[in-house]
This record gives sequence, C-alpha cells and structure tokens, in this order.
Amino acid sequence: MINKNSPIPIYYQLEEKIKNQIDQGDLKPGDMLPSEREYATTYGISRMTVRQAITKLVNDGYVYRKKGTGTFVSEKKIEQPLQGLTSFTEDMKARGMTPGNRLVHFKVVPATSSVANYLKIHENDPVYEIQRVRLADNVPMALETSYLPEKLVPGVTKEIMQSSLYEYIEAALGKKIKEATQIIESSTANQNEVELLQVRKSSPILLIERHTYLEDGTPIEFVKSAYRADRYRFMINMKR
Ligand code: 16G
Repeated sequence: MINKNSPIPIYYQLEEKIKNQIDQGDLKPGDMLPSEREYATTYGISRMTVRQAITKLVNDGYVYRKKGTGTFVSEKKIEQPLQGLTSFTEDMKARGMTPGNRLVHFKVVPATSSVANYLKIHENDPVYEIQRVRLADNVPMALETSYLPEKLVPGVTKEIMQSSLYEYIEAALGKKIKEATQIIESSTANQNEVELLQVRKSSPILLIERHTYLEDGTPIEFVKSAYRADRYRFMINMKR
C-alpha cells in the first residue's frame, strides 16, 4: 500500500512497489503496466505522481514506453560482477548465452598521442583500431572500440575479431593477460550508438574505459565501450 503520511515521497513508494513486482516476477518482461489513470485510482494519488514514478523507472531502464500503446516491462538486466578480469565471450558463455560480434570497422592506424600514451608506445606507431557490436543471443549489448599495438598482438584478423580476442592473445599468442583498470561513467546514446545498439534516442549508456596489462606490466589494450544501461548493471563485492 502507499502510505501518504510517510516522509518517503509517494512517487518513490510507487516506484519501489513496481520495482519489487518486477524483481519478484509478478510483472514479467514484456508485460504491460497498468495505465497512469489506473494507478492513480488504485492508490488515490495524482497522475502527476504516477508519471514521476514511471519516468524514473523508464530512466533506470526497468520499463519502456511505446508511443500510443503503453508502458512495458524491460528485459531483465545482465548483472556483471566486476571482480574478475573476464572477456565478453567468457561472460556470455558463463550465463548460458551465445556471444556474437558484428564487426563495424577493422583498421591499422597510426597511434594518436593519447592512444600512444595509454599503450606506452610512440605516437604514430601502428595500432589496430577495431570496433565491434557485442551481441548476447543476437541482441546488441555494447559497442566496443579497441586499440591494440600491432607489434604486440600480431596477426589479428577480421575472423579472429568475430570471436574472442582474449582467447587469441592467450591461446594463440601465448601471452598472459594479468590485470586491468576500468573506469565507468554515465552517458546517453549518441546517434551512432542509437543505430548500432538499436536503442531509442538518448537511452542511458554506461561508458567503460579499460586499460589491460600483461604479466610484465606491458599495456596490451585500450578499450572504450558503450554498454546499454537498460540491459546491464555492474556489481562489486566489498569487504571491510
Ligand atoms: C570485454 C572487455 C574488453 C575486451 C573484451 C574481450 C569490458 C568493459 N570490456 O568486453 O576490454 O576487449 O572483453 O572480449 O568488459 P573477447 O575476448 O570476447 O573478444
């Protein structure tokens, strides 16, 4: 029930209520939410308050609006632990999903000063610049742009990039990936991301930058990824 005497804002109580129904499975992906009017009548609250709660759920990716139809429950988000250094392919397989890639571009380019700086190479040294849409069960999840020093990762081909880069580095090249630093920040989808990730304009995006190192500390990749925030959330276990 909604408690109007509570110091907790009413829109927030409704938002939490709907979120719980989604988490418990009372509302399933694809289900249509009751209309604003129905919520307002059921709980004796204003439609404005209902709209505020639903807008929040839309922004957080729990539900989405379809013009002229209604509001629907989104697919469940993939919860990605941040402790282990894993590849996209490993993550998807561990979940029983089929990983897929759509190669957007594959080039060898001279390193810009910032890429050279991250990879600890000289400006203009050749680097692979590879952009891939990463798919889970054929659904686009992220747009990834990777920079790899050509000298350190020789022989990369389009075919290799259609499967796992980490598998190629470790199994074929025999190099051991040791650690990575990752920075995550929020953003909204730009036009390119809207098209390649098949999301609505201004959808929430998690921008991730990963710097990955080999056992001897040599940087092996610099990757910028745009993850769909409506399908992904990141989880970390903390100890004290
Ligand atoms: C993940 C990594 C990316 C790495 C890729 C290798 C993040 C944010 N990024 O997507 O840095 O290049 O895995 O995946 O997790 P692959 O071995 O399947 O090609």
